Amino acid sequence: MSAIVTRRNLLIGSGSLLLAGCDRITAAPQVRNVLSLGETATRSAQRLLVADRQALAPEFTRADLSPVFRVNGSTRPLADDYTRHTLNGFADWRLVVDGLVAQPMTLSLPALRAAPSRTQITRHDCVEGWSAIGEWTGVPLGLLLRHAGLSTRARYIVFHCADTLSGKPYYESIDLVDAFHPQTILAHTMNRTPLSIGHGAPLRLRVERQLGYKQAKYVMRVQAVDSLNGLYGGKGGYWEDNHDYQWYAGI
Ligand SMILES: Nc1nc2c(c(=O)[nH]1)N[C@H]1C(S)=C(S)[C@@H](COP(=O)(O)O)O[C@H]1N2
Ligand SMILES: [Mo]
Repeated sequence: MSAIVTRRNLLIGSGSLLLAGCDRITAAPQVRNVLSLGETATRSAQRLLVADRQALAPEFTRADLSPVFRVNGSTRPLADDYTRHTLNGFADWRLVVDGLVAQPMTLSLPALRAAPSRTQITRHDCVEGWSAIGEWTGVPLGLLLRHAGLSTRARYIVFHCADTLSGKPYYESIDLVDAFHPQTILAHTMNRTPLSIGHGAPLRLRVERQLGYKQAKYVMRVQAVDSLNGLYGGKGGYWEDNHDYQWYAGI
């Protein structure tokens, strides 16, 4: 529990709290002022508030791994397609990479596993007030995007997921600074075992400089776009569209 308190103090102390989407943080009056300021800010203004976007999130050692890493949000997508994939070990599953790229791609799970990978032990911070340290292995997103020939017109990367929450499709998006951050990976492995269904099998995003809700599970499609308008609710993510969470959830 002390880690949670520390995290919350840190968020408040660092001035980056207006980027978080936590009701409990929002409750403090001095925080509400900052939050309403944040509401009128554009997405790029939100991003400017974080000084060094390139800095690495802290990494830990295997001794720090949480004995239990909670499963949160969706625990198993209900779509028929997804169920079919689980029944044959994702053998026919393909990741789609498309949108503003010269070379749209479909990638099998073995292809993703065979690709160059990065392993990182990081802390996941959920706005609901819990944290956990896990080890993630996956393909650097920047590598995939370079491979696909990302267009100079692309400004955001959108992650389309297999699940819905309250009947609404889960999706998330990040800008290109985060997309090419070295710790931004599409993880197929957690704690040295294939990603479980609860944690987002077969592939999830780890974007380590942001809060838990940006870490999209069950990623089916990666789409490069020049604008978030017109996609789902237009605010760039499930929580952003439906629960007024900030699009930029930097930590
Ligand atoms: N597709 C999808 N991704 C998701 C969610 C979800 O419900 N569906 N929940 C988010 C939230 S709020 C958190 S805290 C983390 C939880 O990841 P975990 O289940 O591996 O702990 O996933 C995030 N990504
Ligand atoms: Mo979360």
